[in-house]
Amino acid sequence: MENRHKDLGLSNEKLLQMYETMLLSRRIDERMWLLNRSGKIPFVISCQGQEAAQVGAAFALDPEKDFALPYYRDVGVVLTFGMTAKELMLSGFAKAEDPNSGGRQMPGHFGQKKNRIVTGSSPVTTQVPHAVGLALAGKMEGKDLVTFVTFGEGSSNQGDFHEGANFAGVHKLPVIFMCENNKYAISVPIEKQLGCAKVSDRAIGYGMPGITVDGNDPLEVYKVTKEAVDRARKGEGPTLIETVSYRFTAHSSDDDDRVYRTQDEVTEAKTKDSIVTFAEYLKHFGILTDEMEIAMNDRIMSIVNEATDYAENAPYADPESALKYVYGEE
Ligand SMILES: Cc1ncc(C[n+]2csc(CCOP(=O)(O)OP(=O)(O)O)c2C)c(N)n1
Ligand SMILES: [Mg+2]
Repeated sequence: MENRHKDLGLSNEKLLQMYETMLLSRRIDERMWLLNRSGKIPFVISCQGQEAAQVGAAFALDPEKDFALPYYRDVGVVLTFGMTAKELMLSGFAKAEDPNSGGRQMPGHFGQKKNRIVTGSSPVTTQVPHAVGLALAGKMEGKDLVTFVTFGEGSSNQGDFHEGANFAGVHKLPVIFMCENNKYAISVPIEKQLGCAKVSDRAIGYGMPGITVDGNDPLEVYKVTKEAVDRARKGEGPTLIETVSYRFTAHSSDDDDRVYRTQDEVTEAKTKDSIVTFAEYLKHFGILTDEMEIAMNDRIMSIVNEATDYAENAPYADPESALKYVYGEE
């Protein structure tokens, strides 16, 4: 096995933190499905299969300075930026204490001011022009900030992506556009989505570098994102990164993927599951041991259990507060 972390400047501790964040994302997501199927929470939209891309990229940013404009699957991004398992569960249960929206929005609509996670909207890709505008404001005010925006490959066909990418290219703004290509947009497979071979091919049209990487390899994603962050901080402008992985679950808890893809295809994709392959990698280099892995999983399961119990027992928002933040108040 080739050493891919040697030149990345990541300590063993950081590599383990990366893996732990990926595993926590997976375990939260798995719990959400159980809660959904037992009728306790209304909706799940999964990160499963995309944890390596999300965590690998987010680790290359500075959560003290930079802003994340995530999309609905980005559990790994928001956890890295400081959102907690408990907060994600509060959102799943739509409770008053949910920091994203006080239980008003569907899960996956992340937003948390203190952690520099910018709230998004349900129409896909609206976060892209927001990220570009925020980067422009940062540049005009002379601030050292990078905006990191993610979206699916289906969403890269929306006008918002093209307009935002062009503006960022013209004005050399510090934006990292990351397309999490999971090969489906609900039931539409990748070959029916794009006229070009790769999403990253679009970058040249907007005057920025475009890179496609293995989205199952957190180190490769970290590396290209770090380079993009360095370029952005030096005033050299935006980058488009495409991470290729696979959506392991149905589109959401309201979708039945058996009607448009084969189980064999899903099983085949799962042989590249980063939760398995990154653990193998860390073990190969003696960074993770079987004992450490068991302890890590136990620690994560107690976090997920506590978060579930807390959120399940937390109060709902007062019905009287439904119009708060909708109309101005005296
Ligand atoms: C503008 C807009 N059109 C359609 C939808 C419905 N919709 C929600 S998610 C989705 C698929 C997006 O696919 P992709 O961008 O590949 O992201 P993925 O879900 O695969 O991560 C669609 C069509 C929407 N939310 N907004
Ligand atoms: Mg997709």
